Amino acid sequence: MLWQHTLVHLSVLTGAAFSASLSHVLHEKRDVPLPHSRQRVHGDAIVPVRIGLKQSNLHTGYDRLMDVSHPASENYGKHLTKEEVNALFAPADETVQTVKSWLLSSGLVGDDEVLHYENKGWLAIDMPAKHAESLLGTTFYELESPNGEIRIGCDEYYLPVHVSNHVDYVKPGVKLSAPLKKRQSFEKRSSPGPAARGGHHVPHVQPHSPGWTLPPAAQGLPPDLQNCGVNITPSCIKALYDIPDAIFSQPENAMGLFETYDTFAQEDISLFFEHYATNVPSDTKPNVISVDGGTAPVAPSSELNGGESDIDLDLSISLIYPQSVTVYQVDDLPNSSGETNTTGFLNTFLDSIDGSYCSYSAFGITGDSPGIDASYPDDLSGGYKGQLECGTYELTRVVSISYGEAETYLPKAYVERQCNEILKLGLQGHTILVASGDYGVASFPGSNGDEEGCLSSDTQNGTIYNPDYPSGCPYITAVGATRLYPNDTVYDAESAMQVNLTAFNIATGVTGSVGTPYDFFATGGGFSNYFTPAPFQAAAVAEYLQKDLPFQSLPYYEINSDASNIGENGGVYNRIGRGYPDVSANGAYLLTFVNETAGTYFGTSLASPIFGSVVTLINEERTAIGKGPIGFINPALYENPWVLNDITNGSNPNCGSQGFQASTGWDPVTGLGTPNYPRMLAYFLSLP
Ligand SMILES: *C1O[C@H](CO)[C@@H](O)[C@H](O)[C@H]1NC(C)=O
Ligand SMILES: *[C@@H]1O[C@H](CO)[C@@H](O)[C@H](O)[C@H]1NC(C)=O
Ligand SMILES: *[C@@H]1O[C@H](CO)[C@@H](O)[C@H](O)[C@H]1NC(C)=O
Ligand SMILES: *[C@@H]1O[C@H](CO)[C@@H](O)[C@H](O)[C@H]1NC(C)=O
Ligand SMILES: *[C@@H]1O[C@H](CO)[C@@H](O)[C@H](O)[C@H]1NC(C)=O
Ligand SMILES: *[C@@H]1O[C@H](CO)[C@@H](O)[C@H](O)[C@H]1NC(C)=O
Ligand SMILES: CC(=O)N[C@H]1CO[C@H](CO)[C@@H](O)[C@@H]1O
Repeated sequence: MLWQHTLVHLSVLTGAAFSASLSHVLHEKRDVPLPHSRQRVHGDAIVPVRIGLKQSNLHTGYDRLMDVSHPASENYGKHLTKEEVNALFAPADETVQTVKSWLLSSGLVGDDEVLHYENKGWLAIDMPAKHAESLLGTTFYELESPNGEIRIGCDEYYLPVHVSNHVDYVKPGVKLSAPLKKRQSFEKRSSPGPAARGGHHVPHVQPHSPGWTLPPAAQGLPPDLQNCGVNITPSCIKALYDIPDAIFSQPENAMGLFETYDTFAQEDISLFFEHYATNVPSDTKPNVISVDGGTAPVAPSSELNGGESDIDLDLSISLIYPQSVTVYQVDDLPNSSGETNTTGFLNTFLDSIDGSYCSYSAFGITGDSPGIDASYPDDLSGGYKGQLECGTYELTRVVSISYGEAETYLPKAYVERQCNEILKLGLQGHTILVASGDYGVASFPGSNGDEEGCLSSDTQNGTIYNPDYPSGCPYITAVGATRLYPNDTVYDAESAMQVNLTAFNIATGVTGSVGTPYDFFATGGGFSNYFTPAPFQAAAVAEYLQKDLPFQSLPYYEINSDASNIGENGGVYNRIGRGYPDVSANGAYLLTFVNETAGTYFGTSLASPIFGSVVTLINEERTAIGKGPIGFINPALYENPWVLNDITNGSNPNCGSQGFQASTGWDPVTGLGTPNYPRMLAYFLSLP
């Protein structure tokens, strides 16, 4: 499509003037138009435009990642420095010049307003929406979904032909300016707090279902392991996975937690340590790194204390203490600048660690806090000889992320680029883990305009599975959740996590129902619509798809290159997609304190920090014998699934059908399984 077609249309809308002397091409179009009511962004609102420049050598990224992460590679563990990674993939000078010239020649942007990120991958301009619309031949809308999430975006945009070749995509505003403040719209992975909401009624008691009796097999167990089927504690988790008491405190192995909006309260985590992790001094604190103005902790009664951060800290600190934990608290608090009314939760974080936020003090948008920028030795070997990285934070070796959203909310090009950033972190030896979601094969209730969070097509209403992002990125380790049933002990096999929260509340005498569809919690899993299985996963996925299991009766589709045929032929899942999760860990019956009130929590939010703690403990043991971190673990795990406990029972239904079934080997419910710590340790210690 040519620019001129749109020009007429846009002139009417914006009254802006274009230079139409060059023909423009459609650069990107949203695959699935967002169906919600939309509202035009105010012309004077500042839209942060981020232009992702085409990088060099990206086609070599996968092989390079395997070179340092595949156990059969002779370069296993020889990770690259950040400088080497930046130099390797930096866009060509011609790319930078072409795009910059186009911006300046528009007359809408001054030279000093174009920021070039330190990693060379981005140009950034914060400009009024009307100017951005004029430049890109588009219209920006705010989109509000039924559950109140606000998105800003456009359906399509245009670039001049000669510029288009140099641009991956343009990020048209993941932040809203002050006049456009709306309620925060990220989605978090904690239980919506069924028992927490009604938790005032169960203070400080061990919850158990009425009629729950000590399972016969639990009678000979130590008291702290007797009721793990109804109350998971750090002792239970250590027993389940054979995790020893932690002993190391090595600065290079501090474990990272990504948090946004939700903020921990020291009083809550102290209560947890006092009750369930007495080896941890109750005043133990995480390090807090403020990214774009995020601050922590908050008072227990703050509305920001929704439980997510508390839980992440409870689990990681109690499993790895005396090792320290670092919280990356991303984005401003609600009333400080308006920046929390955003989406694109992972971007600000990735930007902050990959060197993007250079000179980010212009345009009234918050810059990086002085004093916490990473400083680097200047004697590093490798290609990049640029100035000190500015506006970047040192990233911990392991990062656990308990947040996510529907993959289809984000355009394919955007997601691919972000996934490549995650690949680059793997090249540097980081392990990035993400909770795989809590609504089975659906996304969050309300996502994509569907009550259950499922997808629709012309012929199907809310029955198509809705895969999660960033779990769909093949370079991340997606962690599903498992559970014990009340009569189980820690020596029984776990099942996929599935729970009816309303039924649980009724059974435990907690008042207040968790309305449908929020009452149904099941570990998230399925197949991405944007990514195919990486070679190291392909055999595992192919084997699952051959199994004689109930899911075989589900109709499916095979996604096309622009992901525009979701639901084709009545299919409900993409049979040629990347399968997730990769692994799993317990995510049920955690009794903890939020707002100083006892409540029971469920979800993959619990599983990701547990798995991250295991990786941290393994890195520590390797550090102690002079070896480096294990980095991107998926290739090694798919090659050696025996280091995990295979979970074979349970499923992840939703969207009106049965979902997928767990089975022997990898499955899109519990992945390869839960940690078998002694086996994982022995195996990873044996690698170079
Ligand atoms: C919000 O603003 C109020 C008053 O300006 C201030 O007292 C409060 O600390 C702020 N809250 C946050 C979370 O920044
Ligand atoms: C925290 O608990 C106090 C006391 O019960 C209550 O007044 C307050 O509303 C609670 N805060 C939140 C955010 O629920
Ligand atoms: C889809 O199903 C929902 C819930 O049952 C209903 O409210 C809606 O009207 C249906 N939409 C269409 C297009 O049939
Ligand atoms: C647990 O086992 C006992 C017998 O050992 C049985 O009576 C009870 O129904 C079981 N409970 C559940 C929830 O399965
Ligand atoms: C959960 O349990 C409640 C109470 O028993 C029931 O009304 C509701 O239908 C159940 N929800 C699901 C999704 O099964
Ligand atoms: C297997 O999972 C189902 C729920 O899908 C559960 O009812 C059953 O108790 C589990 N069986 C075992 C042996 O854990
Ligand atoms: C979390 C947050 O920032 N919420 C604000 C978003 O903007 C609306 C409208 O200005 C405010 O009312 C919210 O408090």
